[in-house]
Amino acid sequence: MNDEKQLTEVEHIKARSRHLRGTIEEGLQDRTTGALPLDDTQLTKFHGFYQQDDRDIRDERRHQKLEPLFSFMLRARVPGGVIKAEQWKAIDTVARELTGGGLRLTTRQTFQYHGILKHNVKPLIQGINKAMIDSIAACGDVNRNVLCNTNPVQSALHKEIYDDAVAISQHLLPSTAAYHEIWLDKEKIVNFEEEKEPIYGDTYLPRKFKIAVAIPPHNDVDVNGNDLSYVAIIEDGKLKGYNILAGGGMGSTHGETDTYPQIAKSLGFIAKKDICKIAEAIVTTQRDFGDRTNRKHARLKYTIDDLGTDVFKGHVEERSGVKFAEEVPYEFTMHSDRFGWVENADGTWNLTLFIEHGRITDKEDGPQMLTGLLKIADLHGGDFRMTATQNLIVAQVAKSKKAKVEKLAIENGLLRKEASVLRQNSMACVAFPTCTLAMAEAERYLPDLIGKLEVIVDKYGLSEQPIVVRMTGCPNGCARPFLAEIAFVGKAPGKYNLYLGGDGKGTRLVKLYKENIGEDEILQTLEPLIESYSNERNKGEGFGDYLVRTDVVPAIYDGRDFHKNPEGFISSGI
Ligand code: SRM
Ligand code: SF4
Repeated sequence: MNDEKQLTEVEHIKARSRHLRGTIEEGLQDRTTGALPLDDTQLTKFHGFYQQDDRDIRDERRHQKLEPLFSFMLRARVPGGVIKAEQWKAIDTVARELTGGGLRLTTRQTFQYHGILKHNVKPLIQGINKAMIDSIAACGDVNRNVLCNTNPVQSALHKEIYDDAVAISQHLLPSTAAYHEIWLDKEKIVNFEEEKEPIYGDTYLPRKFKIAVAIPPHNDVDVNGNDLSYVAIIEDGKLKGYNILAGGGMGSTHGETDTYPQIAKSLGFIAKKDICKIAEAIVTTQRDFGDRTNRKHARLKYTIDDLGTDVFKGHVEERSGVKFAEEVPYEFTMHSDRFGWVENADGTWNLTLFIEHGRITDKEDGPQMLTGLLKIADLHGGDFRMTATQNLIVAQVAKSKKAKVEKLAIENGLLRKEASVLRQNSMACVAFPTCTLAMAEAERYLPDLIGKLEVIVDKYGLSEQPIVVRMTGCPNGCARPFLAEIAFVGKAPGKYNLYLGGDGKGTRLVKLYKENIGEDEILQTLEPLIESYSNERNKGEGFGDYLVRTDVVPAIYDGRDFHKNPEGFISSGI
């Protein structure tokens, strides 16, 4: 399918990298620059880290004729987001000693460090490795961190499903020894030609690949934002198997209508024993059929849309030897985390903390969140679970320790009882100053905007109504905005596209309502819609559903309709 002459540069870099080794080691030794050679910055992603520079001071540095202030962001691989208290302590030590400070929980149940200087990358990887945490395949054109519903050990059944998520992650790890050689000083392979990558091949996948495991009715992992999802089917208290969804994804480019977010398509039901066979068959089908000539068209969603779902499914069945059965009916009703205390089946308790946009720091003149969590880790001995909405669960707390954990959480700004329902349902990507692709602020701005929206929802008696609000600094969709009820997607500093109409369960896409608007227009646009929602909504009807029912926006269930209105539909927005 791919014309050799038209392959993207990244394909050539991968091909000549000797299974992701490139010249990373040599680049690390070069003390004349804080950066790595350009080709290697593509390869380091497969090892879990990105080269960045501080965009707040980029212009100033240019004026001073200095190279940008380069540093690195490292993302860990933590399938299902489960971290033991002892591991948390190691993560904390590394954050304090080797990074710009603090942690950032991500939308994929893991954490990132920012501001790592080049000479600190290796000690950092060794530091987390001591706590049995790695960053292999956390980024790059491979399968990344596998998501799993966040209460995995609440019952034996949840534990079984979590174990499946870990098994899938393990099965799809690249085989190359590059990570161990470069970062952990393991013996170098003498004859590289003999090293095999049985699943990925020498050039890995055409693009990143993402997997989630969900347990209905909870869609906290946003199955439709993933290339491959397993929806657990439970009957009579037993795991029967999984429905398989494929081809979901968020990324798009402003103004390029052949790029779009997409809802995953159902392939059918499989037995539990076939989970890894199916994962491998889908990954290798994407490896062989995905577009390697255009990275904007290289995700699985385009491969499936181009081949047709039935043809794609046929390839998967042939490669896996597994025949999909009819999809088993299921329903999602929840999209967000359950905050506060929840009792587990074994009598222990989980405390879900709202961590606004996942940022955990010790502020000079504010909450000591990092230190607070360290104290909780010291005290409780259970584990922590990172959620796919950037929050954190202190899990399996003994009843006798509940009061102390809660006190520490309150004292350190981790349990914010004043945080409104609207705020708790909001999510923003990192954007400025570290993200190289940001066009507008997200994490640093959404908290303020939420404050202004809170005034409006309070005015119309909606302060208890969960409305899913998400903001990203560009249309790559890192906070999965296209599955929200209200989405702001950055276009330029201070300007956002406003999208509306998701269903609050993550099963319908939003639709563009206003383009390139600033804060005043955002508030002026949303207030009358919120007012009429307050007056005219049906019992139990969500904001997005109301907007679709009253024809403010059309219902979008297929990304190929994302850029157009159905025939005869006239938007009151643009
Ligand atoms: Fe993302 C690129 C941050 C989840 C779609 N994402 C980036 C980079 C690495 C920018 C870059 O390439 O230079 C961002 C680093 C910012 C920084 O300074 O930390 C970045 N993405 C994030 C995180 C940290 C956002 C957050 O606020 O939590 C999330 C880390 C997840 C993780 O732990 O693995 C994150 N990114 C997502 C998601 C959501 C998800 O996976 O559930 C998506 C949409 C789903 C999808 O993949 O379709 C997402 N990120 C992208 C894309 C667009 C991909 C595409 O198909 O077009 C890019 C750009 C790219 O790959 O070229 C991107
Ligand atoms: Fe950066 Fe865009 Fe992702 Fe936000 S959505 S983190 S701005 S790539």
